[in-house]
Amino acid sequence: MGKTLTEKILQDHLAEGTYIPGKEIAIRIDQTLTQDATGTMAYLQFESMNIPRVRTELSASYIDHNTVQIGFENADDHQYLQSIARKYGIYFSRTGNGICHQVHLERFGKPGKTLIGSDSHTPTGGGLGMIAIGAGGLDVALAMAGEPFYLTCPRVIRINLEGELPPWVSAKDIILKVLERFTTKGNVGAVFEYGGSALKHLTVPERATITNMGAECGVTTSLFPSDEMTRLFLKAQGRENDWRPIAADDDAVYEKTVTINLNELAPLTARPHSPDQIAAVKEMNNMEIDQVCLGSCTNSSYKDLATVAKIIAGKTVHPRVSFIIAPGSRQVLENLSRDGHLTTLLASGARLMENACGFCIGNSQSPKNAGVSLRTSNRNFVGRSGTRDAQVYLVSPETAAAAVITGSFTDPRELDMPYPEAAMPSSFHIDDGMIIPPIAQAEAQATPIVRGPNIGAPPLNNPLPEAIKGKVTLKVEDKITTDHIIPAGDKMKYRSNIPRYSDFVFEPIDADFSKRAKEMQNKGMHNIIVAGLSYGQGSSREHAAICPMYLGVKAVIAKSFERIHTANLINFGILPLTFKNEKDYDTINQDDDIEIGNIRAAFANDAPLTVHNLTKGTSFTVGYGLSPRQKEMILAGGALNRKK
Ligand code: MIC
Ligand code: SF4
Repeated sequence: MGKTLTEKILQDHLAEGTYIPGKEIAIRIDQTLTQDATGTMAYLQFESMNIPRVRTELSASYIDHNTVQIGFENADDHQYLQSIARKYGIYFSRTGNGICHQVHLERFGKPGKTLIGSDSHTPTGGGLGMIAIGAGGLDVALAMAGEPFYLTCPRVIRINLEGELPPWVSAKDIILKVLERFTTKGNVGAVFEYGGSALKHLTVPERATITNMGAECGVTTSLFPSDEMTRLFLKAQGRENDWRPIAADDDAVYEKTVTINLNELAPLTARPHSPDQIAAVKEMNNMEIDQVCLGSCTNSSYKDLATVAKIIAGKTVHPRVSFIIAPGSRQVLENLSRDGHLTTLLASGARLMENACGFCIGNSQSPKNAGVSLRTSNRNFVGRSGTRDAQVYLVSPETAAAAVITGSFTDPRELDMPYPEAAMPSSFHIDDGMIIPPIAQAEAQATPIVRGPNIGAPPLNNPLPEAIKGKVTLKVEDKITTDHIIPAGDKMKYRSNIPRYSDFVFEPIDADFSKRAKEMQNKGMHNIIVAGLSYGQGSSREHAAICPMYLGVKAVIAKSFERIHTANLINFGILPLTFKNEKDYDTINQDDDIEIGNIRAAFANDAPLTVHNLTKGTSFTVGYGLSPRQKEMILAGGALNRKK
């Protein structure tokens, strides 16, 4: 029986376990990446492991999220990260060099390698034929220390792309179609592997748009084979030597195969407030819009911006619209500038932002109240833009460009012009001047680590008590994202200050949560969260586990969990429990008194746990599906305790 590409790369890196879908395996990690908003905590954890230098083939640290720098905190974090990179042998991509995923694709990603990153969009690297997985910062720290990365051996779903994209329809529309088909729920433990006759037309940046937003489906990762297109991209990056062809066997067996005929695709959008609320752009009935944001790690490649420049050339941004552009990297910006596209964009009235996450993470360019914003990014969760009642629609660069001109939602095929597709250059102008490479270990070791006052030690948890006794401090519904659990935007500057950041836990849902949780803690009681399906979607931020841990949350009982968040909960000693019978969700309310006892005995026998609802006088069972390693971690109060 032939092998999938996923199996080939994973088998090649297998460190523990057997390749059986659904079972826990561990893999060797070749490369890691971090960004500043998750990186500070990851490196604080790495420091506590007392390893003299990273043990990966390549580790890179990027500054791209907190670049607005209101107050001293972010700049302090950046300086800390720079000193860490120098001391431990890590490539340091300086502020202004671009978004981690775009830069990593351009300069470091390699077919056939493994990469984990402390950011949920790390699967962008799958566009180059590598297994690239998003993880919590602690897992990335462990990988830098040479430890393997644990994951559930995935089930592999094949997505065949056939035909060719019609004019005005692009890679974003493909992934929106995939999201319509698979939604943001129920894909945990799967990998999307792409194939089909259309691949010969899809460049690496287009493939990366698709693998990037696979994160929204909740899959472990998405990947494309490494083929002639991959070679051309690496050649254009001056890295042809990094190319090697790698593909699935022709007779590989998949859990399921889905085919998308690109000829039949039309421009699509994801409506508020979830990336799977898909509609045709035509159905939006030319609704008036207020803002267009072009950028983010999904759609900020040279081709994306050059295409938009060609569409709006000679026209002026519609008076109703504020048009924001944020190139994905300094390389993209410089190449746009050399080729004249930047001038075209600016002449039309585009507002140029830094090559960084910027608007995507809600720390700038919030729309007006109840404003309609069209964005080429990947997430449109409530409030993520920084404006609670904004209506954010996710679109392709082509649909974004059409709206810039007309001031309304417009199917770009209705523009009175031929499709001016911009090609990917056969060779990019390359300048790595803003990447500081590692230096020799002897010199590196003498580097003093710079720590500003905002940087605190990562908090540790206590070992799990024999019984969890407390209250349901919060009951929430389906599809709670990590943006709900711990918001980013202007609060993100407290990422290195857990006591302060913890004041904002669940703030978008219930601003009193933190206060109530602390009151329970002061009474020596535990906090328990009850949730619906797909708890912990979205960002990989481990703060969605660390801050609740800091507030004394001991368990989350949900109908189902998302992958990265589950790993983060376990890493920080919070018990993720699933209802054996989903109907029990309806019997339990906020403020109910709860007791979950005999945890160690149940763990020893792999038996379900019983939740006693003391308020209602009822009880029900919950499962946990933890591996022996994960049970140890939970009992020890988290991965750092276990390692110590
Ligand atoms: C995001 O897109 O939500 C982020 C901000 O990049 C996060 C990481 C973070 O919260 O720092 C992610 O996707 O993991
Ligand atoms: Fe940055 Fe947005 Fe990409 Fe997250 S999704 S890495 S915030 S650009």
